[in-house]
Amino acid sequence: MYHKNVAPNDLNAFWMPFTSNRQFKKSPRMLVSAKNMHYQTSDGREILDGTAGLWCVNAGHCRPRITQAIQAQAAELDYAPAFQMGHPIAFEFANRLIDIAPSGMEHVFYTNSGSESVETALKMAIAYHRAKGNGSRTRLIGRERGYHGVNFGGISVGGIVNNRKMFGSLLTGVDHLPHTHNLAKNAFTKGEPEHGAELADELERIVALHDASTIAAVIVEPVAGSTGVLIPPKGYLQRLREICTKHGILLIFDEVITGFGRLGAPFAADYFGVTPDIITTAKGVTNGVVPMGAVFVTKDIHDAFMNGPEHMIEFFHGYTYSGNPIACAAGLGTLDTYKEEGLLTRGSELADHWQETLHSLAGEPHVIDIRNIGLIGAIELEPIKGEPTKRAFSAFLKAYERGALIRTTGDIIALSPPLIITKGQINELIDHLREVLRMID
Ligand code: PXG
Ligand code: PLP
Repeated sequence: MYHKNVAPNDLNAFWMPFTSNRQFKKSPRMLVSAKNMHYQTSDGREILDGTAGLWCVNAGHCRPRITQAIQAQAAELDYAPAFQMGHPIAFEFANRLIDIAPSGMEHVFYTNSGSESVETALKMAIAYHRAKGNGSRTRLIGRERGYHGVNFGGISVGGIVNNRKMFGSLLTGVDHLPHTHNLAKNAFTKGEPEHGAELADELERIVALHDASTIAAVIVEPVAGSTGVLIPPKGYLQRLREICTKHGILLIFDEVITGFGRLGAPFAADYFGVTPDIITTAKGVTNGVVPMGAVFVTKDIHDAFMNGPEHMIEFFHGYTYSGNPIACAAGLGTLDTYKEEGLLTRGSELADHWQETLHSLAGEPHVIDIRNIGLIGAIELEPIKGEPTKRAFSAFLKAYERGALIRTTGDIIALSPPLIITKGQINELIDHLREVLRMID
């Protein structure tokens, strides 16, 4: 096997994504194998996975159904053209996805990542309005601190300054809602914060500025993940839905992180009881094992495209690998695993224990906020003066040395373990963090 060379002697060629390349290449952290809740490192240590890889390995690592499905599919039908040709497993998987998708979602468009799901959804929204005779509705509304992947549409509606500032003028015709983070009012809230639902009313201000007839869609993460876990204030998403409906604006939920059981319900739309018009997913759709994304849409959106001569392509969009057979096989193995083990709702059984254990870190050094929902947690640290991100990064390094994988963004530690985690492993993860917080400067 190619990966058996566990001590590569030249790390230079690979320009690593979202990585401090120079720091990493001086002291590499290599993961060489994985099983269930753990990684194994090249120096032979076990690492408890506190982040489900990058929020994607929801069923844990190297699960047999998924591995077997991929192996069998690779030997049966490796690739088939995705344009003007089909293969059965892509249709089977779409039906299985619609079975578990929030009610109202009736069609699936395949992509290869969250970033591509976002581009697809934004293009669908604009094209939908045009197909309905509302060609002036082209404007896209995102939110400050939002993360919607790294492609141009996604960083345009996104609201993370480092992901935007180097890349020129981005898409035009974009505006942003304010973010909902409010430490002064909501610090150390368990679950959904009390304060901030009225921030959704800012959409009315944006509508008043641009006029609803120019706005195609609002895109938000129901729970903002990448920016450091921002939980929506009580009633906020409901209000956003009402205002969108009132003005004929499509609501897109970016569920790349929240989809597939992360909140203890299959999707955030289920958890919050709010139905968007489009849902973007990726990550957990294949347990992270093969790159894939899926965009769910309502019948209304899909049907708006289904007109004109039948021999014509209805939507000029798609990827070489849309519905790739091996990705679909991985997806079916994933859905079987989720179903057999009840993983799409298992988070709800663990959420209380998770919440109480996580919040036991209140009062530890540097901690200025703790946030949680479902099986997501965040610990916000006071930044070192003049050296933002440094404190959290040393926590990350110390945790790795101790045997736990966590994720940091800015000075926030984010946690999102695989949904198979046990209560004992939750305790173990939080104990590691307690020790780490006591060790770092
Ligand atoms: N939308 C959302 C809401 C995401 O969280 C993407 C789109 C993009 O997905 P791809 O597959 O193109 O990366 C994401 C991805 C982190 C982290 O630790 C978060 C993501 C990816 C990598 C790391 O915060 N989110
Ligand atoms: N660039 C070139 C030159 C191509 O031919 C293609 C696809 O045919 C792409 C980019 C897009 O690749 P993908 O469909 O994998 O996104």
